[in-house]
Amino acid sequence: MRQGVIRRFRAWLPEIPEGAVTTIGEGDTPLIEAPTLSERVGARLFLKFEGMNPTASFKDRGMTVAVSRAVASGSRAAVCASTGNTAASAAAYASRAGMKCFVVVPAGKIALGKAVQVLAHGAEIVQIEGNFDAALRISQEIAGDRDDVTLVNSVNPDRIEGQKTGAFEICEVLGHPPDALALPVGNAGNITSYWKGFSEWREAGYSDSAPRMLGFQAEGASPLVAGHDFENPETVASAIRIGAPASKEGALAAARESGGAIESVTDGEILAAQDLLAREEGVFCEPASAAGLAGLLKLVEEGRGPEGTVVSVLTGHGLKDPDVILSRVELPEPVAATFEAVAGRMERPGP
Ligand code: AN7
Repeated sequence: MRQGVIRRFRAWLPEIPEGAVTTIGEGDTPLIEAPTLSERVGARLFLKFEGMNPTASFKDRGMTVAVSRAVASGSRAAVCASTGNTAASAAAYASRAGMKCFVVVPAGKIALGKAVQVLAHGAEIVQIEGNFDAALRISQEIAGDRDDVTLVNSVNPDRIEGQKTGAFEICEVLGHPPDALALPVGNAGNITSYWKGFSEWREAGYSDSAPRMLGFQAEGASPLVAGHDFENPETVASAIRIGAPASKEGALAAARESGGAIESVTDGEILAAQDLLAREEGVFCEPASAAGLAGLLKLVEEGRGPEGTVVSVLTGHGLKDPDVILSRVELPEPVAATFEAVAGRMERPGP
């Protein structure tokens, strides 16, 4: 049985009374070896497929802790800003806890699957005529204004605590920390969490090394690379369309202390990496999640690729964002229900 990250890693997490634990069996996601892409990257590459969490993204690791602690504190509602995945996760965990949930999102800018999840769980969705950064400001004000409403964005430290468990799982499965970890960076909570996890693992004496942290932003939303906030961030990877990352300091510290880096990749590189993962390894992730591999391939091309064991965190499932695939590949027209028609279609050269 999946016990969830709180029961599995309790000693590493803030105190949560047993009666408040709100879990849907998150964590324990597969670490998948990627032999074909390993050749391209020139290192032993593993994919940490966070799309296998209950709401199909890594957000569930932090949400179980944030919502459980909100329950313990007597909170009656959760609020969050979101590019989609935080909203889907908050909606699910709030439902589980019997709590109300409000999500504030940029109008028309969250992927279809994520919007559908929020609606399915019955959360209140407020679309604003503004971007994620505005939504986060407003959500923080609302939580500050109302005692019984908890903010469940990653500025809530409970989210960071829960998400660090991904690092523990990687160390346990490999038997040691990887040499490098590649992941997308949006609001910068996850890179902060992973670095906290690997650092605590080393401090506890389970290893004497920690991976280089390689974070990748989409070029049109790359404030940490440019050194200034982006007022109008733009990228096909809607999950990381963020211009003023809340955990900026944590991300920069992770890169600096680990000997890593935060760099950017283009939308074209992101979509190409998403295709490679799906077509060469059979792993379908959403565009933002492919930014890690896109970044690794870019480093390799420039002769700066990491060596040894490398883990790329695939933060969300590809089914979250069907439109991005349908805009590139169409379903073919139907043919007659005959052997000849079907065989004829199969003999055609591929695209
Ligand atoms: C698939 O849901 O910010 O750097 O509001 O959904 O920790 O922000 C999502 C972010 C990477 C970036 N991959 O992580 C939200 C939200 C996926 C994501 C990120 C997100 P952070």
